[in-house]
Amino acid sequence: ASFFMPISLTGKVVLITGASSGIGTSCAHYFAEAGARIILSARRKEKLILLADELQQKYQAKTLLLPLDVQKSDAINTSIQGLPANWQAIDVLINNAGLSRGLDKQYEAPLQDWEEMIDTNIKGLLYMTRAIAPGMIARNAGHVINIGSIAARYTYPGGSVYCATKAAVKVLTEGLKIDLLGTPIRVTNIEPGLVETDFSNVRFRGDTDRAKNVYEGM
Ligand code: NDP
Ligand code: 8X3
Repeated sequence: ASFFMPISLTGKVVLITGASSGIGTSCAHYFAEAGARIILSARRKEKLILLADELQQKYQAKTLLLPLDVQKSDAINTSIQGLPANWQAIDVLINNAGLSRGLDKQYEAPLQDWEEMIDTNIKGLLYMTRAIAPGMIARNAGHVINIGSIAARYTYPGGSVYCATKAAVKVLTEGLKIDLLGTPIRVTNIEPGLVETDFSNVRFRGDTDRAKNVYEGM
């Protein structure tokens, strides 16, 4: 894909969480095409290895694999501190890792689904930002891009906790922006609408027919 790129991303370091699938994988392609160096992060290392190969072949992109679970703050801190010296100066953080679980009513949903969505979409995003933003401030450069959702604005049946996590992403983005006023660090909330990815497969735990149905007629 070709696209308008007003600033040069050549050699910039971009860290993408949830790079192993969907929107994160697409972001990796765009940034690779633009000449950025990309830190590919997610839990499934085997997917990251395949993506790194593809980006190398298509765009001669330089990538670094950072397998991690964003729910684990200690592992995040160790991983970020342990980055090789020439990968430490992260210019762009894309907080994309996220998921939904189920479409149950608030008074019926399994608690575990809530824990997973809140721990990933809210706490995971916070942990990543907390680990990486201080370096941006010290270097006087950087951009944090959060992947929120239209679900932050429109609550749908059975979606209340997922929607609440994305409403939290909106508020956390605004809060970070306020906290960074006076610095050159930029903060952005992207709010996509329906995108056909693995999202609904994950939500319905592999019920592919039900997942496919979500995008029927779109
Ligand atoms: P996918 O299921 O295709 O991708 C989700 C990604 O998140 C995977 O790479 C997964 O990697 C990663 N991820 C999930 N949990 C964790 C974790 N604990 N630690 C690290 N990585 C994790 O879905 P999408 O691409 O659609 O979703 C990406 C983002 O976009 C999410 O935040 C989602 O809420 C948001 N969004 C999606 C929309 C849609 O319609 N699809 C619309 C609006 C927003 P792995 O399993 O390997 O860890
Ligand atoms: C994902 C979009 O509407 O399926 O955030 O929740 S939706």
